[in-house]
Amino acid sequence: MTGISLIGAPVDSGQRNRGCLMGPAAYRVARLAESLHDLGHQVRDLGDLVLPPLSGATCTNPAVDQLPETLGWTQVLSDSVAAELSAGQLPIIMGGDHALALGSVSGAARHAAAAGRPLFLLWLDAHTDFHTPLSTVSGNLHGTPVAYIAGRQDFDAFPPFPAPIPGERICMFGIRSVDPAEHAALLKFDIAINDMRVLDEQGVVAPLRAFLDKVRAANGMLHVSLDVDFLDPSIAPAVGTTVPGGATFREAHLVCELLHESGLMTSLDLVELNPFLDERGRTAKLMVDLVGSLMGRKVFDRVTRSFT
Ligand code: Z70
Ligand code: MN
Ligand code: MN
Ligand code: MN
Repeated sequence: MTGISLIGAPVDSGQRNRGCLMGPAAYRVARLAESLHDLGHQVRDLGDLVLPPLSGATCTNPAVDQLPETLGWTQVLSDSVAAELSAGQLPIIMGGDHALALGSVSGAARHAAAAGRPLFLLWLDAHTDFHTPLSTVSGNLHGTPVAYIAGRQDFDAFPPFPAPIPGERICMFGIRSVDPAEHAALLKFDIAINDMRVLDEQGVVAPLRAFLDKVRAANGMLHVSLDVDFLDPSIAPAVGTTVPGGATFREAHLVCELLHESGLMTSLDLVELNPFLDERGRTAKLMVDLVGSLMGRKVFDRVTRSFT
């Protein structure tokens, strides 16, 4: 039994396709809390976070969109996630677009630093989200969180990231869209980038095991950030930026089951669900299904499978 805190984060400031703000409502309609309760967990739904009064922050890159809104969300998310972790809860952030990870991971990093444990990051996404506010071409800040988390410069309007995560503690899966400026910057970091080519050749098990072994050996905390576009758009259409060739239903469930068996995940983002683009709720339902696998649902419980 795990104490789970559901945090609604109707963040819609990280990109220009409106609709991610309906994500928390869709997760509630798809019965996320009830499904976790049925798995034996103690679930608290904290309701939706509220955007604080906006600053007048600006950026020298004129493309950057909705900076004050994203700064506000970063602050409230960081505080909320740090508070839940300190209370011994497993926070699940119901987004909201991926800009929310600027705050959620910052809260997890604050908590991990105070607890004297290293924080690791598993990024399940089609995109590397490694732009800075100065390098982004689209100006969509949902393309920036990993750069902030890894301690890249040029986040002048943002609070300094509490304890930047070294590249060796960051692992990405599902990558199949990288902009040139991200690519150039990533070459200077030792991040494990498991793109679709790696998954096709090796499957998910070996690369995931290699990463989880490092987390375990370091007694680390592990934040998992699950972007809907990690999944193939044929099974998860409710996302603004569809990229073909994503993770299958079976690959995604396997990742979630292995994560559960590891017992290492300490916080989780569910991001980029845009219910306005969904087909009869199928993407929201699939995400709830995946969280079930992450939190212990098994097809057949009598067989003991050992992952490590
Ligand atoms: C592109 C950009 C992105 C998510 C799209 C895309 C970024 N690299 N991230 N969807 N989750 O606009 O910077
Ligand atoms: Mn993303
Ligand atoms: Mn993405
Ligand atoms: Mn997107």
